[in-house]
Amino acid sequence: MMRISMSLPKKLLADFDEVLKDRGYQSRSKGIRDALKDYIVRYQWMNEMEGNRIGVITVIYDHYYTGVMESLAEIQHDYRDEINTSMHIHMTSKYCIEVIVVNGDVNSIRELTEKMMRLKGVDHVKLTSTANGESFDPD
Ligand code: NI
Repeated sequence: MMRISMSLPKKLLADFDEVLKDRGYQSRSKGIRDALKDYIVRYQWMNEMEGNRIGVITVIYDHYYTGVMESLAEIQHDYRDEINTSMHIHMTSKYCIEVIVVNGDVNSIRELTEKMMRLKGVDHVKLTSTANGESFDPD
């Protein structure tokens, strides 16, 4: 561990402390460490998406839309090597959420995400991922 001191605008620190309180953090240092890691992961996500990634794709769709469930199933079968598991939640009488856990080459994962994104009847698709394998270092 290294010790650093830093200056922050009062409002920023107050807002940050509020978030930590809401999330039940006991320690501001832990909160700052987690925020920094999150910042780095986002940076890597934006700039270094290559190789093997592990992640989650969230899909929200209207299950009444003709053919959308079949198309989603067909696409996911095509990418079964990249899909570890999925979960279906009946969100409202109209909308479903599918949470798909993916692990594999980022180009395939991106393709899978974009194919589902393009479907009519699909309202929202979000991919979050992080490096897997040897480049993952939680400390
Ligand atoms: Ni459903």
